Amino acid sequence: MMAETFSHRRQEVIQDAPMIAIFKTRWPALFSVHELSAEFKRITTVGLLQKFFSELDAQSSKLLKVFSKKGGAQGRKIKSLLMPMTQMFLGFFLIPVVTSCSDLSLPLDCSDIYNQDTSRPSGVYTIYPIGTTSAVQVYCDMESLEGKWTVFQRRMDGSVNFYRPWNQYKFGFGNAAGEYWLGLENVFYLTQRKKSELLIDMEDFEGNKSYVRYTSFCVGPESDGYRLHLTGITNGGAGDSLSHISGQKFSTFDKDQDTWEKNCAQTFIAGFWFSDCHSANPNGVYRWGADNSLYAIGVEWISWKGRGYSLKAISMKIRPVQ
Ligand SMILES: [Ca+2]
Repeated sequence: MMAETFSHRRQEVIQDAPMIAIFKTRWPALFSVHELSAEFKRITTVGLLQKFFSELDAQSSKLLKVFSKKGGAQGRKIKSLLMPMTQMFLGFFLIPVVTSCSDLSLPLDCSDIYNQDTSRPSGVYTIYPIGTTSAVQVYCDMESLEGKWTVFQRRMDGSVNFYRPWNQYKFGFGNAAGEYWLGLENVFYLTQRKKSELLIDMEDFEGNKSYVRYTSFCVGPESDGYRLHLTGITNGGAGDSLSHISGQKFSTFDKDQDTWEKNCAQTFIAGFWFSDCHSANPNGVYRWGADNSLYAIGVEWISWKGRGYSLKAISMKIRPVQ
């Protein structure tokens, strides 16, 4: 059978000369970079790619055997055709496969970025919390308490409006170089994949700074309201204004999941984990310091500055437990 196949193929090539026409008929996409790219997009699974490659390889080997015996100009022509084809495969098929493998080392968070190069300074980096297609910019704090912190919430100058609906808190908003919210979906994935601790640091308008640190922090799935789980505390001067809302779901003005009869997010103009309602309101209205004219709507952390003081800066950040 095999001999018949060789014979048939040789007959086919000889009868249908020029041989280039045979190759164009059998593998037309190989003769145009544009068509080849299109063909590669069409072949979306490694299984199909391997099958396609094996088929071409098998056919090429057979033809090479037939024509290498034949020698002469015809044989050299076939060889000169097959070599570029092999190179094209390396360029357009194998390299994308190799690249997709190297994607596995994309940084999940700022601790991965730090581990790739421990000399990297604090700043904006791209991380991939949910996989290769989830690139998102984030501010990495490489200094506080030995660094590696992935910042998921940051207030610093009042430039971004934090009174936003559920979907904005789910997917994130703002600017990683300034004020932003990374998004509950990202925080959920980050804290599910790595056991995490939480650091919250803050600053008032007089230049005083403080922080509080929680040894365990995680956020549940959206199906459970992005419920907060928080334990353990190290007081860096700010005091604990957050532990009492551990176990609560996240709330926005358009998705009230608090335990109050009214709507905490709407009343205190923020999106956050509320019970009935808060001792800390990091996503509240940026009010530039002390202001008692409206109750509890500012960027407050009452165990440090009391009610009616809206902080200059506050940021919430996580890193894997070391
Ligand atoms: Ca309510």
